[in-house]
Amino acid sequence: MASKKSILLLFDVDGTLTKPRQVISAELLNFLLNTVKPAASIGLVSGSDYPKLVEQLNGEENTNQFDYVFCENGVVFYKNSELMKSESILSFAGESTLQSVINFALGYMSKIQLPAKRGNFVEFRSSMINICPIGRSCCQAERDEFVKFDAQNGTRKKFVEALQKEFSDTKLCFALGGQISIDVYPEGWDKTYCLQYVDNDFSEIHFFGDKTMQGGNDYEIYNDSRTIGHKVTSPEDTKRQVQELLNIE
Ligand code: M1P
Repeated sequence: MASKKSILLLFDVDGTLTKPRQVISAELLNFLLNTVKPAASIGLVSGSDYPKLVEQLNGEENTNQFDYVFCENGVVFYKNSELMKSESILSFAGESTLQSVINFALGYMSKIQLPAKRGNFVEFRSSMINICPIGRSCCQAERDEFVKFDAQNGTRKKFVEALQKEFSDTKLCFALGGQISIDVYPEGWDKTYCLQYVDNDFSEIHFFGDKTMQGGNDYEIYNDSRTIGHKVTSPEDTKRQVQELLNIE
């Protein structure tokens, strides 16, 4: 194995460092910052935007301690707490295409019956649009109920297929976000996007993520030749796998 500081560990957030959309435990945060960081560089790669990531890391003072913070799949990139780069889906795709996507999505969502519908169905971020059939303002119990419903009915899978069919002539990707949403972003703006910033600086780049199956938002980076992929099942499993990899307690 390479010398410890030439190793970079990149972590997905939801399902890998935290329960979906929840805050990281003090124990895991302490492990990452005080036990892992002296042994390897550490970075976050999330599909979420910066405000959500900060919330899940329990504040900016914690987030800033990671060597790299890649939001929105790395298309929005922070290093040592400084914003280095941010791309825009609007410049990439143009108003007309994005409006067509939003109009189609709102039309599609208006025709489906779910256990609950709340607010904030379309969230426009710098580099992606997040579409959420139940609405992002749902509470935790409603989220949990949707997760079960979606697993039984394939609601998001069918929605992704409809979007892919309708917009097959664009260079946009439609992928399952976390548990309740669909991420829309330009081709190539998946999590592998962040690797261009770290590729030449490390002899080993390890990626830890839970959504590594095809269609999941960790699939591309997990399978990329520049990373060593680790599939995890929970934050506890992530800790165990890191301990084993670095031979630390
Ligand atoms: O895990 C990353 C995803 O987190 C959220 O997903 P959801 O609310 O569906 O669980 C979203 O921010 C999504 O964009 C992101 O990919």
